[in-house]
Amino acid sequence: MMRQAGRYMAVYRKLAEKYPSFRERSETTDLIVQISLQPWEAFHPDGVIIFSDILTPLPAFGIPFDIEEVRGPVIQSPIRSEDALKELHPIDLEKLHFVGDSLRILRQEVGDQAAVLGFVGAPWTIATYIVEGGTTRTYTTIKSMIHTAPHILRSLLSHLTEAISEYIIFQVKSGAHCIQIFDSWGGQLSPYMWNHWSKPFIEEIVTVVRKKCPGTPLVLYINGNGGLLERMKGTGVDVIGLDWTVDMADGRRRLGSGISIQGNVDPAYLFSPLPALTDEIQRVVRCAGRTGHILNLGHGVLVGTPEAAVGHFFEVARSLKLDELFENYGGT
Ligand code: 1CP
Repeated sequence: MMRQAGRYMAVYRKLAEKYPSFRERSETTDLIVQISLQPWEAFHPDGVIIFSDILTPLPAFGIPFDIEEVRGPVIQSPIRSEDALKELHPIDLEKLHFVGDSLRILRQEVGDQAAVLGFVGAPWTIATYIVEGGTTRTYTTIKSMIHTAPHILRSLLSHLTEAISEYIIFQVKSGAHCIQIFDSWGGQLSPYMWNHWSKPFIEEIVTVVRKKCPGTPLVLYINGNGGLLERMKGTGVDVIGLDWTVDMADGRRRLGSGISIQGNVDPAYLFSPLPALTDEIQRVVRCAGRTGHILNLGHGVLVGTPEAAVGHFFEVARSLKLDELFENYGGT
């Protein structure tokens, strides 16, 4: 369960008061390990996500950033010109030693009790921040660049593809069992444009990573992916993450049984009465089918989510009796 926008755990908020800089919290090994283990200690899920951000590797290839409390990510010098491209350099993994160190420690801490999950942003999604200078609601600068300066955008995306591929391999070699690729803002493109400006770069990453880390499962998540499911499958990843706007049964039908799926309970259900949450978890599990499903939310845990509801989610998940759940189940 990803807490990206979450900040729902009191222990995390308390620690964030003591260490107010996001960059410090996410770039200091002791803090990364401590924060990563907070949900593990509270809920004992099957996977522990390293506390980091999709923007964390940026300074290691030439792009400084900050995360401000209200504005979110801020990139001081957005890349929109040939000249600005010159700031980019190959990724220096030594500058990301805290990620490698934290993954190694997390592997020791959770032993064989849980999978350690690494993650990266997809080139298109990271590029939205680098071009727009931060979070955007409209994506107008980067989308117009597709027409006004396609060669600059293509160079940027190629550079990101290389850096992210190396960064994934580094995470796996440091101990990550599985890598999720967040193309969170891929759903902002029309499917035709996603095929041109996101998919080829993800495909390239998958090809490069498969060669070096053939056994590592790759998960691809896109927010708003209803128009993209079949295209996502075409990237060659092992698991497709669904947001909650796609019915899980439709998702399974469209993707077939040969690929795994992840998701997709609406995070807002964690604000509902617990019996409603229980019913929804059971419905989603039934719709996904008996195998090849990683139960999860359809996006991250929302700010203000009651911790007890997150606890309930995991209790329900652990107590599911699949034989009973699938008995007499004929579909949606
Ligand atoms: O100080 C804070 O706590 C700020 C909130 C926060 C957190 C908790 C940010 C700023 N990043 C994170 C950690 C983070 N980021 C995780 C956590 C793993 C865990 O501990 O559970 C993950 C998986 C991310 C990934 C991430 N960062 C994504 C992809 C996932 C998604 O949301 O679709 C994206 C888009 C970001 C960018 C980002 N980082 C932070 C903010 C506020 C944003 C902006 C989101 C936006 O543009 O709307």
